[in-house]
Amino acid sequence: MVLARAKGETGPERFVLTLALACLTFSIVFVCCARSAVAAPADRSGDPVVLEAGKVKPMLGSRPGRVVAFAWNGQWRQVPVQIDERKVLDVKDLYPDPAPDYAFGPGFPLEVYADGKTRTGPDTNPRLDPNDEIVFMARDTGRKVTARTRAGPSGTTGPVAQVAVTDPLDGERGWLYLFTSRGKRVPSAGKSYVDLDFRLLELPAGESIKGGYGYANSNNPEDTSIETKFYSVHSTDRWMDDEIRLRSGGASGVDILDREVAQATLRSCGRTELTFSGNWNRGGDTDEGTFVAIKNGPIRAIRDYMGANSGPYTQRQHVYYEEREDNTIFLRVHPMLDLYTWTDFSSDAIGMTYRNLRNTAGVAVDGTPDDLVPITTADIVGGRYVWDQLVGPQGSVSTIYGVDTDIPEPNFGNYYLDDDALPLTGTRNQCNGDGVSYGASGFGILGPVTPNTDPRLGSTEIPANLLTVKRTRYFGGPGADAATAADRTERVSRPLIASATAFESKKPR
Ligand SMILES: [Ca+2]
Ligand SMILES: [Ca+2]
Ligand SMILES: [Ca+2]
Ligand SMILES: [Ca+2]
Repeated sequence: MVLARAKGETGPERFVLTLALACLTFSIVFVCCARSAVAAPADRSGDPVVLEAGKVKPMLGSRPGRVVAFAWNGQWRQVPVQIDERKVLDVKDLYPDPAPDYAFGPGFPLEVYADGKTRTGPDTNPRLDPNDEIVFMARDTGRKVTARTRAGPSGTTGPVAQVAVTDPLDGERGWLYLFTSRGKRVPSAGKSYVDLDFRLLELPAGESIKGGYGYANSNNPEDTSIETKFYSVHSTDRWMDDEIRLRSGGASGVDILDREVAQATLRSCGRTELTFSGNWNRGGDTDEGTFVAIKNGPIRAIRDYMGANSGPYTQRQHVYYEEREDNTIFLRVHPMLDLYTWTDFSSDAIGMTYRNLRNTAGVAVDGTPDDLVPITTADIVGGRYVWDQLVGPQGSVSTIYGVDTDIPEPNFGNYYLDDDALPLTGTRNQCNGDGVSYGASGFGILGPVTPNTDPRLGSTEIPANLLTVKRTRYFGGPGADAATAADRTERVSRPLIASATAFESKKPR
């Protein structure tokens, strides 16, 4: 509803004219629509707004390091914003040349987060271009600016964009204003909502990730931590996590995680998070892995990698926000049997309650097996999401699962096992970790056969299938219940919507 600055209208006379017209228009808008300038979508404070730069036309061509964000609440308040550049590459470039064994043949194009520290490299366009992402938190939005108060913040200049954020669940709106820093103001606004400390323990001194990562037939021990006010997690290799601590609402803060599990078929321990990460006796076989991107705040941290034995382009992307982690597995592998991703909790999770959308009353996490109504394909196909939750004095983890797939008649379900009597070698459910299961819960592709998802192995007649497993987990306090999980499921199903328009401000104060 505000006047866009026409291309080339940068002279002072044009600016004044445009400004006068804009003021007039804006006054009218303000008078007629003042009541629409309600508060920010505060009830979604833990949710991010991810905006493709292509939808923020005024800012295209800006230097990412100069994009700054402000909320208006009677005065300007700088709030953190993050620019994550994206690029399209040939996946073969993610491995050294000549390619290791399983990364054979031609590659395929893929859009990924750019990272100059990895083989991905920096964006081909160092300015803000359409596939780059502008990210901020819903709770940092403010009110809509009125005509009287449109002088821009000090230390900024144009171009300027007004971003309207709408919560589709209740219609609440908030506004955020993007300016261009004159140099001193930085995108983070001096804030950090998430802190990632990425360390490769066996990286030779002075070596970069790009030059020193063990891409083939190697593990890559990590000591990586992610910390926010709400939780901390710890990773020890690509597919391997060993710590979750909950920090908010009076949570005890104990480490409730034994391990994150990724497992191909329950009938064997041949392919698990250990082998995916190169931690195995490979004999005559080989394994490959690579890091796509590692990014650290202020709004989110990204830990994005590829490589799971004969699926060298199978990708797992962790995006950590202050209150939640968005985790996506992009399956790209030849036909498989059944496949699982679950969280195997530790004995420090004893005393928590496990529940899910088919078992809302919940069962005790105590190492004694429980009878549960299973979650089935019908619960999760067609864009639906399912949830599960562990809650206790330790805090809460409410996890929402969704799938993008074009597999006809897929067979999905949940995984759950609470059993402390299982010997390590007695069942294929207990491949690694402490040998027993406490509240072990997650998602299963139940097979019996999972069709080919590796684009390299597809043909015009039989293209590779798409199978992307999405998991969003909210880390909360001991007070969470089934309603909390249902609410978070609604949030994930209907993310915040943002749209941007050009915005003319007066000269900065
Ligand atoms: Ca880009
Ligand atoms: Ca760019
Ligand atoms: Ca139990
Ligand atoms: Ca275990």
